[in-house]
Amino acid sequence: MIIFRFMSDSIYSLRMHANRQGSHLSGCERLAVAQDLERLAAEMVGRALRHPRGRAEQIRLSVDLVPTEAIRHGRLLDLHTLHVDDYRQGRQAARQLLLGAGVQVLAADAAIAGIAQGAAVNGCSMRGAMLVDAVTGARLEADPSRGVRASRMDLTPAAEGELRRRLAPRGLDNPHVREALVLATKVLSAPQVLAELCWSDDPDYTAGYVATRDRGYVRFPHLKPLGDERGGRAFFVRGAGLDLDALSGFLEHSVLLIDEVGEIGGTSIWKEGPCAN
Ligand code: PML
Ligand code: MG
Repeated sequence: MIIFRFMSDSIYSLRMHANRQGSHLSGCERLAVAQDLERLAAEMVGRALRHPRGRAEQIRLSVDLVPTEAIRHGRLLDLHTLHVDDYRQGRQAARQLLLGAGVQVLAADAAIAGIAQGAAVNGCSMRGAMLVDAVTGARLEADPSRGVRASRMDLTPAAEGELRRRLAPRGLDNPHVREALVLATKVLSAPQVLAELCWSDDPDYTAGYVATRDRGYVRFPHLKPLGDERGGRAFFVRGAGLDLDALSGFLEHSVLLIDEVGEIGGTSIWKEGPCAN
């Protein structure tokens, strides 16, 4: 959490990336003032050493001062949960939401299958996300084993407190939800992105989500079977005329500090409906 002691406090981007057996294990992003960097860095190292998929063998920390004029402010996506009975139904529901956002069947199915197989070329987790052409389903990222990583985003202390207060009564105040909601908000702030699909690669966490501009962040408690280590992210983009370098640069380097919390809704039951495509 950033503690703004003085208006003149400089803000740093703090990023952690950990590997195990040559593959991605864990990553984490924060924006922080100098006084908080050591504590947050220690927390990140602890997280990589105590990861449910095993202990990190390599941990990289990066700290970069962020020019104040580079910081954009924004509002979190609204969140609600769609109850599904199991991961098969979850994937069907996620697919339906993607089609409703303008993603074509071919692209939605390719991304779901890609994440289910382990998104990286070696079948392991990817550090970043797949960039998927929403019409053709083609993978667009320059390095398909790394993907594109959304980075340099966080909540202000006030927004983080407010978010935690609103998530807690719904049993959702955990780092998976908070961090994924912040990440999806940054990803959907890129006009070229139509939707994001994600489910966790942690074996003990089966939930995932589809984020779109119209529906916000829609969670599904099950998008994979318990114990499965395969998970990841797909960002669906309008491929025609896309400036890939500009989009990757925006997702990885632009700085978003979220100072307003969206609606935190309850759970509704998913019902199969007509698809838009
Ligand atoms: C992750 O932590 O790896 C992604 C978690 C996505 C789902 C978070 C949720 O809304 O429960
Ligand atoms: Mg994970």
